[in-house]
Amino acid sequence: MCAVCGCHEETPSTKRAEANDMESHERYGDRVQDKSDRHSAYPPGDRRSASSDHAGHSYDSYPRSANDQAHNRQALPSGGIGPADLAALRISRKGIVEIERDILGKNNGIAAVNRALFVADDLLVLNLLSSPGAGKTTLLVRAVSDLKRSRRVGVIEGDQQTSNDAERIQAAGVPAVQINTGKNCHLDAAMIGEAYRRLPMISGGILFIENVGNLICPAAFDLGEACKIVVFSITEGEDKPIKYPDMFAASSLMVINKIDLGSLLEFDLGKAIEYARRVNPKIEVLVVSARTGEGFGALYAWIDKQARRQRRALEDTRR
Ligand SMILES: Nc1nc2c(ncn2[C@@H]2O[C@H](COP(=O)(O)OP(=O)(O)O)[C@@H](O)[C@H]2O)c(=O)[nH]1
Ligand SMILES: [Mg+2]
Repeated sequence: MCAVCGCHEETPSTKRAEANDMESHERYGDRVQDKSDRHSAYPPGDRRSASSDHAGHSYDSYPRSANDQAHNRQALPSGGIGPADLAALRISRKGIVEIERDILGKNNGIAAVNRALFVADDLLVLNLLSSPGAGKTTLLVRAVSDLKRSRRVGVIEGDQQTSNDAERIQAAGVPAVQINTGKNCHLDAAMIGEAYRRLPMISGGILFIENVGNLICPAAFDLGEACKIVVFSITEGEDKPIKYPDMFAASSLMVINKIDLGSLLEFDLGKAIEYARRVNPKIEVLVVSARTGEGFGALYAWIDKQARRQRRALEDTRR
């Protein structure tokens, strides 16, 4: 994960698409409620902003391993790597593994707080993941345009740069908060906690999270969502589930998108599903076109099923 790929190098920023921000809240007539009181469950000392969390997720927090690695490189003898070098490298590797565990452990703690908050708000939270360009935003624009007729919906958008996607969602008449992650290649739980606080109240509804387009790192980060959904378009080739298994293993649903292009491409749908189920036998599969709307009825039925399941689980815990 990211201690290896280096995506934690720069502090991310959480910001709304400024242009439409106030306008979007006014349009909804929603009070921008400061939910900070409900975030008091965070451990003391944690400011719960994306940037503060990422103070612990930047290269500054890796001095030992980074220095060790630099030191090891300098210490390498010109004749090759000796046993002492290998021992030192093993220690560095162990340090990195511990740091990775620490980052994910910290993230998981915040994700648990987010999850409790979402359940208390009777909110179904769905985390959409894919490679860039698979069609997440196109799918969301269509879905929120339809779903907003019957329930409250909101979107948190994650991209390295720009507010383009949040603006596309807002243009559909739905509130959206944009997170720009800078050099980071994934969203984490602290960013979501902060962004959720900035959304108008959508309790009883659905919160969609569009993660940064990347089939690797976002799989490792629990955001407090009810489910991860991997959007996989047929232009990507059917072998992606076995090339990037973590993403498909972590997802409850695989949405195969761009099926309208089926006649133009040699895409083996059966093989793609077989590969995904090889990685995750329980993964559910839906085939859609975000362009034409094909398959969206089944997608909404799946979303309703998740909402009912979450509500039932909550009622069971209250009994
Ligand atoms: N033909 C076709 N194009 C699509 C479909 N969904 C998305 N696209 C196109 O794919 C490109 C990337 O879509 P976008 O939603 O921005 O992908 P994202 O990066 O995953 O959010 C855009 O040009 C979309 O118009 C689809 O179902 N069919
Ligand atoms: Mg997008």
